[in-house]
Amino acid sequence: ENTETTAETTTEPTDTLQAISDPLVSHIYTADPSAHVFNGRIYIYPSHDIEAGVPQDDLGSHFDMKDYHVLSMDSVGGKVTDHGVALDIKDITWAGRQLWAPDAAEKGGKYYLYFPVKDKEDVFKIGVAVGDSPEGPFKPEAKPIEGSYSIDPTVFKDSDGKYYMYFGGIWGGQLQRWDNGKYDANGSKTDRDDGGPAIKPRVARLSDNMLSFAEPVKEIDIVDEHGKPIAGSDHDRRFFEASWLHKYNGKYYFSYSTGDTHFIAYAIGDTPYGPFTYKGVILNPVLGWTNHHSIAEVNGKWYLFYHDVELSGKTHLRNIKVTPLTHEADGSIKTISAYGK
Ligand code: FUB
Repeated sequence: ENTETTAETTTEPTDTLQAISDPLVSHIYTADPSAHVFNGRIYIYPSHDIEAGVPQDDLGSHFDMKDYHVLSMDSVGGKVTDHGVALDIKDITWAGRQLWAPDAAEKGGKYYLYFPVKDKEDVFKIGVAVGDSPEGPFKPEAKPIEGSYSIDPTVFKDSDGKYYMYFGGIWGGQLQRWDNGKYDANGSKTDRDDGGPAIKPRVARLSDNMLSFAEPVKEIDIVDEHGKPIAGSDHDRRFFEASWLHKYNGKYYFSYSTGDTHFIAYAIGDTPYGPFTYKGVILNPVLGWTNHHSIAEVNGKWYLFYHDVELSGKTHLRNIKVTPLTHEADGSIKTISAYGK
């Protein structure tokens, strides 16, 4: 039973471009905003940060979230509606702790919420919950998606109607434990600083029913301008977490966080599977340790949704924001500095 919702709350509209870099809501802490336009309305699927009292560590234990709220607005800068609790951890039978960054997709009038959570053995897996409307509530499947692991799922619908899930995150996101798709709790180092290639993000096409992978999980190559894989020691450019995929002028843009160097970086490819060639930085570091974003086209204009910790000053109590994003004529993306520097 996951129909428990709180009353809808709203914040006042913000009507200038400057004002849209204010937090979108301040009555709850929100992070990792995955934005989509469904039925002509903007829906945002964020993490719901709370003060759980868990001490901060390198594994992100202080991010101990327990539910999701869906937010929506009819335009960028418009009134934001909080639709209340869309999914509660207590309704996910296999879940242990830590509901991290989610995403959502629509197919055939059904809505699918994809979420990472640790199972009862403290291993991150990816789950899916189904709803009849974009704001939920969402009913979780009884088990995680078979073959899924790690964190930060995002689902991209290609122009041909196929859906792909991108996922993974190192360090606390546990991707380093999944070499060759096999779990090894003590497996490898949390990073690859030995001169070899970085740990790679993952992709799998989704089945027609949106509830499982249609194919074995594949690794994604991110390469430099010479076609050489980005090295694990290259912390300014290597993949850490927060995958997102958007398509622009027929090219596939894979964007991600570099984690401990705090950039949102991007790489461009010709297919949903890559390889993706590193191109640069979309968003410079923001206030707080994490940097996590999404990119959406709304009425012909492109926007970056992101977060920082302006409201709390604490890395685990974040607030989501939105700002325009520019694709230059050569296909590159103009780097955004959230504070104008
Ligand atoms: O919100 C928890 C985690 O922090 C996310 O899953 C990561 O991407 C980082 O933003």
